[in-house]
Amino acid sequence: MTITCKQLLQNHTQVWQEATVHPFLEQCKSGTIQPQQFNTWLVQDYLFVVDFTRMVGRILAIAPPDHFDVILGGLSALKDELIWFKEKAAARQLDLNVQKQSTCTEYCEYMYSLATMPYPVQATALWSIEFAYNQGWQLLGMMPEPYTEFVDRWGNPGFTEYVKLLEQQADEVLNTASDTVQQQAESAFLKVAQLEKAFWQMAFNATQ
Ligand code: HMH
Repeated sequence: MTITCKQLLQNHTQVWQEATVHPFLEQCKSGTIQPQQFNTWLVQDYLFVVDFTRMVGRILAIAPPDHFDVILGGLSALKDELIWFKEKAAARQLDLNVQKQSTCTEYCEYMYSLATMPYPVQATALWSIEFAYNQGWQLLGMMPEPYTEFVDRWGNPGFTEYVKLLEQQADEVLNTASDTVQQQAESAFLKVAQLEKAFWQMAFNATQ
């Protein structure tokens, strides 16, 4: 039996639901999220994306050459995304030179730790992380201003297609992976789901 990304989602619907549907997003949708909550998410997510970019760089370094296209496309999108985050922060007069909150630190340390794992585990984690935002930001449908561009960033058809290709690449290498590696991939999926939920909660809890 080989595990697939689709099966991971089917085996853990509840956990995945909690990773992608959160009061933070529901209150963006209803327009009741407070500036300190949204701004905390924005700054901490910028810091997250910096380390996530490094993770994708490390994945490229061990990927088979026929996976380069998709991963390089992801890195190219991250180049634009980092610039975009800085613009969003500047428009809100937010300082990006701040410390990571403990939840963000934990997530970033987990991404560093993935470097010691076999490629199929890293490919599964990469898909999980991107799919979490691809779903999270679009599951609730359109959001009011100023949140429409956030929905569009992770919900647009191009990003959705990229996440599907990440799924295909993960499935392809899971297919020939040992049982142990497949179990490690499942653990990585669950860890990402837990960290995604915690990340929303961190921003939701912000009071300043
Ligand atoms: C917390 N997860 C978090 N931030 C992001 N920007 C992504 C995933 C990207 O998909």
